[in-house]
Amino acid sequence: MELNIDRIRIFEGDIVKMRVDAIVNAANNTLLGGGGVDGAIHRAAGPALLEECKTLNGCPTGEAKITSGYLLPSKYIIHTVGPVWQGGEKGEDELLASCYRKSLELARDYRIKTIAFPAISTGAYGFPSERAAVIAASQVKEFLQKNEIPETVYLVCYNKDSCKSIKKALSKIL
Ligand code: AR6
Repeated sequence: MELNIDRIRIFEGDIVKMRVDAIVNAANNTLLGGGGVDGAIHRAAGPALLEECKTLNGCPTGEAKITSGYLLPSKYIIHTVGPVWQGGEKGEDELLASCYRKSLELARDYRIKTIAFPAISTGAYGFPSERAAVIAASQVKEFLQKNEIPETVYLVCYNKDSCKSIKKALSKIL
């Protein structure tokens, strides 16, 4: 399938404010909340999110699980656990790619038309931002070429470095 480049977009700003069908959370293995984007999502969604997360029994690195969005504008939250950067020789690239693929598969299965991803693993988990952006952009492109749903994927950047990286990665692959 030919990829309409309109289907991959960059959004600069706070993911919890986005009016999309689902936002992705860069969570940890417990799925019980944390700092960074995870903390922001739990604060904005309200305490009922934690109650649902407690029933999920955590999530392995590279996998994804879905919950309701509660008080967020989005109907769903897809929680995925990125790898902690350990120098790049411990399968980090493949685990990060898997986060994007598994999240997109869940989105397709739930008929989610619009979804937004933060720059998974590039904050507390220390994954280099340019390398992560290339993986994000290429996984999204590959998935959208094979699937009609989701219709639109937003790659969200929250700091200058991350915006620069994602713009560069997208300009290379589109
Ligand atoms: N909207 C969009 N992006 C954001 C927001 C926001 N509100 N807040 C932060 N970012 P991080 P990780 C960006 O650390 O590296 C948590 O404690 C941020 O600038 O949130 O996967 C979890 O519980 C960065 O580019 O996630 C885990 O323990 C990106 O989101 C651990 O951190 C990811 O940064 C996960 O670490």
